[in-house]
Amino acid sequence: MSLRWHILGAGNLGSLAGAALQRAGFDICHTGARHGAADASLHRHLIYPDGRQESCQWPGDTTGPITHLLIATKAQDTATALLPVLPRLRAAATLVRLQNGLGSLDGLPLPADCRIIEAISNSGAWRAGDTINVVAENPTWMGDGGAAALTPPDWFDALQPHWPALHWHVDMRRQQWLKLSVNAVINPLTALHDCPNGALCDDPALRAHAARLADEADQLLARLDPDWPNDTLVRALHLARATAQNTSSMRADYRAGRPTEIDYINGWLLRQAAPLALPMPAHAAIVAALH
Ligand code: KPL
Repeated sequence: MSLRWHILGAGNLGSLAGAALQRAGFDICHTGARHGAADASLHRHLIYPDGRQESCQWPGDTTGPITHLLIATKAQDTATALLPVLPRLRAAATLVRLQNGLGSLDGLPLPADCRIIEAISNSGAWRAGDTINVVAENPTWMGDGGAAALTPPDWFDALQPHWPALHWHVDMRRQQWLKLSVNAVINPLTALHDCPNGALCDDPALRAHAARLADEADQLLARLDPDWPNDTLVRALHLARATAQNTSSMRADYRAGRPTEIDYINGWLLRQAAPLALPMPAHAAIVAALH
């Protein structure tokens, strides 16, 4: 029997990941749908930048044992979605956390023997109903969440050919900070100004605001990591250009009146800055504005 993956959170990236896992031959089901009956099957229609289309139909499973779980909910929804699922985890289960924000698993009673794999993706996609419009398939990194630099699990080798630009990384903390720093610039600005990512490159006022956010993030992260590259603005503008037509996940949430990931992105930076007494006025202001 093929290995079964449960997907918690089949939004943009959860659906992209689910489609790749399915292409790799794994058995997929979702657990805990946000809308409709949680055990009803879920349909996703993916449209890729080159015009390719793919349809997926994943059965719901709300009771069966779980050995491999992809957590792709928004960071702020993680505890509510994950806590009911924990009793179903089998010994030594694998949890892959594919989210933008940091800190969403902190304090949750996860089994001590589970393997937590952190995943981050720079792909851009937006959802209209069951359709996922993939604007850009950019690199995705996975690696162990703990300090140990472990080798990739067997399923990773089977998955890699089916997930464009999927890489295994031993230093996920650095990768996560690189990703978080650009999300802390692109996401709140595009939400607040209701614009696509590319506007950050084209609008001088937005670009200047982006520069202030990037500079504060660099000052903090350089205090936490002496080898920090101090290039957040360059990376943020590069990613904004690479996903120019995309609606960022925070803009989509803000527009829809849903809670955003701000507390797990810019809020995470503010929590790191507090013990250092490092002022971050641009981040504090944008967090307040989005609340
Ligand atoms: O991570 C993203 C997001 O929207 O959350 C990017 C890569 C910026 C794509 O919009």
